[in-house]
Amino acid sequence: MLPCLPLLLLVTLAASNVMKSPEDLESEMFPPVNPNCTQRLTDYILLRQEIQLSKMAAAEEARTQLMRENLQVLTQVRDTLSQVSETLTQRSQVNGKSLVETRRTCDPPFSPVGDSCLLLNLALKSDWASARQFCVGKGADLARFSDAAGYAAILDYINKINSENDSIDVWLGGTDEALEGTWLWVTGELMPRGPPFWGSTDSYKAAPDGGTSQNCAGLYKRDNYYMHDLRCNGAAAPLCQKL
Ligand SMILES: [Ca+2]
Repeated sequence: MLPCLPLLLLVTLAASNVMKSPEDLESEMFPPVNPNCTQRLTDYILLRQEIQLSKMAAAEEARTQLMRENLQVLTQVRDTLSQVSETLTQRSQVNGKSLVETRRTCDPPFSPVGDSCLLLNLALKSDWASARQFCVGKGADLARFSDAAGYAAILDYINKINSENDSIDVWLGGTDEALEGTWLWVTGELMPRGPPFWGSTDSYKAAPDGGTSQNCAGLYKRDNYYMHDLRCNGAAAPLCQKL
């Protein structure tokens, strides 16, 4: 039975049979291929091709899965960037608005603060009604705010004006005089409630907690200028505001 001869062996046989007839050389150099060997080679090649195709399919599936994962990550990045862009745009618009309105002209002694003009008169300590009257006489009213940003701007202004850190409370334009527990700005709008606006007492009871004896809103110096309900006939400085 003839083996599947390697090429080197065929070359060696050819070199050693130079003097033989062409027919003999052909017979020796190109021996008939064993049918079994041919079948085994074919099976082997087909098996290798099948394995190779299987490996290629697995690699393709892995690549596809990786691309799906990459697509998910890129989608998340895109969504995040979109949100960041939207937030930055909103901030830019807010800042632009604040900038424009901060440039508004405020007649002295009022100062531009946020979206309004403010005047804190530390020299005047009065009850709430007199403080409001003082502000109205200036073409303004006691100060109010609608959100944390407005509250923060007011606190910043007060701390600048009260650089000497005098222990003086500040009147705001809010009261529950008309209906106990219902706190309204002088404009008739509901005041914000809870943190970060209202403070707490020494016993950690949340303001407002003074009942009918405390019906006027002020910024309480002893509690770092958090809002408290105070006695309306107490003494505090008016914080006037022009919108
Ligand atoms: Ca009250």
